[in-house]
Amino acid sequence: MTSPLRVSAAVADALADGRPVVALESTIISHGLPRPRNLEAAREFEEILRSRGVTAATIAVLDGVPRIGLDAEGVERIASEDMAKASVRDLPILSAKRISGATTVAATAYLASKAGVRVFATGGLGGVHRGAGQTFDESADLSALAISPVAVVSAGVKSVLDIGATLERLETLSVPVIGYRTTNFPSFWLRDSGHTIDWSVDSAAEIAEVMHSQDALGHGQGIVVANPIPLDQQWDPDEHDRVLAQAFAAAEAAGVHGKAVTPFLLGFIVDASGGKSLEVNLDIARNNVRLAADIAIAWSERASTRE
Ligand code: PSU
Ligand code: MN
Repeated sequence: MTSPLRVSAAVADALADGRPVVALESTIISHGLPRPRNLEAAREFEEILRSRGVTAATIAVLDGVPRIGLDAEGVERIASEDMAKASVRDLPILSAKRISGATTVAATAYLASKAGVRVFATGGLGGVHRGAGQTFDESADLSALAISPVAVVSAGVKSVLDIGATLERLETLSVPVIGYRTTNFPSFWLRDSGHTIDWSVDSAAEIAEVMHSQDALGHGQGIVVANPIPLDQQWDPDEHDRVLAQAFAAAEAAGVHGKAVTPFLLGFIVDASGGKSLEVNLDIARNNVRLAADIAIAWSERASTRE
């Protein structure tokens, strides 16, 4: 059987040569950022990688085919078409129906690992929703990381989620959580969620070392690399708290539930903050793409010097 994935020539060549590659998700572009800033952002994230000599592997399902690495037209499609939000469980359905979908962290991590891409940059991870004790609403991002050996760089999870419960689930799923130069787990727009984590590293090379040890131990999980936004770029904490309270009230009033909750809250927060949260969001993503580039470079250098 031929592979159902289509890996772009640029990504395939880089992987074959042992050059650095970073995966990027498409749900953040299709559903997480407003148009037309989303297209600029998608191009900019790829450009940050390219300027560092790292190959971008933006991942999406186009007409049923999971793509690892998009051309310029593919990037335009994820930014402008109304696509399904695709998690891992949606992949076989999109394939059979030959329809397109923007991949979540879960689906992106899963597809990246299948293609041999080991480093992935995103903004924030999905996690356990508030009230999950009743609704059971927990993002498949967590369970996908339990089966996808990819280091995912994020600024933690948004404070719209239950951060403590999210960290507990990652522990249960045996997914390592490592702070980049911190043991405070970030809450996306803010540097510190109030939750601490056990481990931190000081360099990208150290993360590559953990990835190597993980492989040597036969541990097939992903790694959550928590990369807090620099203090001078974080959102004003008072404004953050005020806007979040409004967003929860609005979601409740609108009766939003299931996988529509995250996009609803994120859209509301962008509007209610007058665009401020969006600027912080973009700074976070850029920052994560840069660290992911450094990790991918360290990973490829490590492989070339030790093999
Ligand atoms: N968190 C963000 N921005 C995002 C998302 C999460 O700060 O755009 C997106 C990611 O694609 C993530 C998905 O994988 O939402 C999680 O959605 P759900 O909770 O429905 O699994
Ligand atoms: Mn959900």
